[in-house]
Amino acid sequence: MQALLTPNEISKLSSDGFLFLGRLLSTEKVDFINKRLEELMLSEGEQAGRELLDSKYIKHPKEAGADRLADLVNKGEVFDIFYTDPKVLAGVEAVLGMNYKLSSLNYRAAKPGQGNQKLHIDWKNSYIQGVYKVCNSIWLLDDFTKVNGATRIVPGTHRSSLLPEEAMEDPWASHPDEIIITAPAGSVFIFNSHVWHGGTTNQTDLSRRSIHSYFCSSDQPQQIDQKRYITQETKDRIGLNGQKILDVL
Ligand SMILES: O=C(O)CCC(=O)C(=O)O
Repeated sequence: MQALLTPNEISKLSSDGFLFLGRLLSTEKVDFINKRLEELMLSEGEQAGRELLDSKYIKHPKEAGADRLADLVNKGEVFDIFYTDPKVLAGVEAVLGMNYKLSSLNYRAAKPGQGNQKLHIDWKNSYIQGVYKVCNSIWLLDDFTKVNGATRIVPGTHRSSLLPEEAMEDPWASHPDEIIITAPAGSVFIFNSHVWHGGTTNQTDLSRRSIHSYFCSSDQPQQIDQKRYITQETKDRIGLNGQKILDVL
């Protein structure tokens, strides 16, 4: 699987903790996905993201500064690609090894004027030595720019033995070594979720949309219990390979 990434790309992912995978979605596809997400936001209303509220593994499922939708796995074929794309899976394998599964597939849109997050890691906010448990990919559904709430990452920090709050007076503040991910809509970047990262403030008057396709190693609980939510329709559609990635076989 890792042959889909060059040795140089794997080495970059390993040393920096993140990697651009390029533009994996066409403009037409991005438009189609955004329309479906809009429909879901309308139809779910106040209930949007409710599956996250049910999860005992998420401490703060509601984020005032962002719109969220959860369990996209069961909300249309259009979302299948987010957890089956071979390049993404090659990146996940490079971080987590062969034994991994999808943890959750969620939508996050930083609202105008909001969306800033403190620098954090995605694993119980505690440091582990070298054996990584979680890996995320962010699919850009709008161009990410320096001002519209794009993700920031502090390269290499997955290899440090410190958490952001141990090393910084204020993890909400910007870090001197942070980089802001800027790329066109349809692009994907993957990151070791033990690298320090977070959303930034969206200083525009339009939402900054993205989908997070988040993976964990097989020995970890999923953020969304996929067995609980999986529908027969999804199972039939995604076949055995998809079911294996979701761990619902
Ligand atoms: O959407 C982003 O830019 C990052 C989101 C993130 O890190 C999170 O929600 O934990």
